[in-house]
Amino acid sequence: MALEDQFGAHNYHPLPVVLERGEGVYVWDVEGKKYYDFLSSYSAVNQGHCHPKIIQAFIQQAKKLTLTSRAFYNSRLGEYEAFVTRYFGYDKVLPMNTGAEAVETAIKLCRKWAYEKKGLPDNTAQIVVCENNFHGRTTTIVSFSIDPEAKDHYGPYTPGFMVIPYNDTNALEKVLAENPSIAGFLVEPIQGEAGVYVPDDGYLKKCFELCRKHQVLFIADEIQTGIARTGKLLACDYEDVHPDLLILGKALSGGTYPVSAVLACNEIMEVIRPGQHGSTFGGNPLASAVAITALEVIENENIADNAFRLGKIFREEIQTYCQHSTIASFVRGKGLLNALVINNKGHKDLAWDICIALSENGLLAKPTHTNIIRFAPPLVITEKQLRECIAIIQQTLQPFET
Ligand code: IF1
Repeated sequence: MALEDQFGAHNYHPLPVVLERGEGVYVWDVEGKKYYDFLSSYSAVNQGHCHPKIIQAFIQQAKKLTLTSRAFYNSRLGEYEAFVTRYFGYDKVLPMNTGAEAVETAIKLCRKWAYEKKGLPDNTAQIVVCENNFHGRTTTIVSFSIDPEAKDHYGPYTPGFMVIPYNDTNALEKVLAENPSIAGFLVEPIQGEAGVYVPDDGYLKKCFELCRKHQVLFIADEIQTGIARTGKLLACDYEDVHPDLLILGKALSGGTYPVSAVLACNEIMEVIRPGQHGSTFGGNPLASAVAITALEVIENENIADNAFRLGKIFREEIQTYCQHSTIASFVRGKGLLNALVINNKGHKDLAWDICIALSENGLLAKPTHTNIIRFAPPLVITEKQLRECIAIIQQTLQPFET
């Protein structure tokens, strides 16, 4: 901790635990203390820490070939592309590394499609985004953030984005009706950073239909919600919405390696031609091998069903606790992406203090926005383990009650 403090940029404020080992739902600190991980590296380790099958695929491929660049073909990329497109039901995939890069890729695809297919005049395309969005940290992405922490003093900002309220189909209808230059609508099916904000049933479906009507691409950022986290393979699956552009990252590698992707139909993907976009590492053989296995694990171990079932139990039990609590207001979420909203009662560090107490009691979670605690365990958690965690949470909250 002292070394990070002295030699690392101070762009994070971590909980004071130093982790050195992980297995499934557990992590251990350097002193050997064991914890339940209820952050899952921001939903990147849905398959559990160091999943043996994913690690095996990783090691096998790492010993053979890791990186070729896209100047040459590699023996794993084609196989991965065939696999991932079939898995999610798209014609084509564009492989990248981090989530932010995949969002940037989707923005580029959307704009180029708008000029070359929809016929908008060059440099006029607008992309509609939502208030309280979180899509990453690049200069273009923070340009359409409304969080001063993420955005301030990083200007001049990239133009071409219009911000509307989240969970408001009337606002989308209005902006689409008034602006013929809109190319796309970029949305998180559940807003993660905003505090696991779940929109009303039917919101995504209605937005998708409005986009269709106005020939606007529906772009889903499922980097955090995707790959079984919310109890279905994709959060959009709850409303049978098939996004025009699907953005994935995080758990696409099971947390072993940065792997992200944008999926689309041929009509859209063909606007990017050789030399017009790329990445040194995107689509490398190691990433390809790892991603195939990470997705196989999701399917073979029925991970989405587990998240769906256990998420219900979690919310029911925590909500019951909230009913007679003075500090725990309510729980919201879908599948195993949940948040507990705390009643701060003027104590601005309460959520942080609760997280410190949780860690002492063997459960790691991170507060967001001073009054929200995110609960997102690896999706391989069993019902017995989950019930043990619910007990830890209830016992930890008890002494904070007044
Ligand atoms: C940080 C939050 C989670 C994302 C969505 C794109 C990205 C993310 C919906 C970018 C990344 C992260 C990154 C991490 C904190 C974190 C986060 F608290 F900010 F909101 F997960 F809850 N779209 N989310 O959630 O992906 O480039 O990082 O691979 O930036 O501190 P990335």
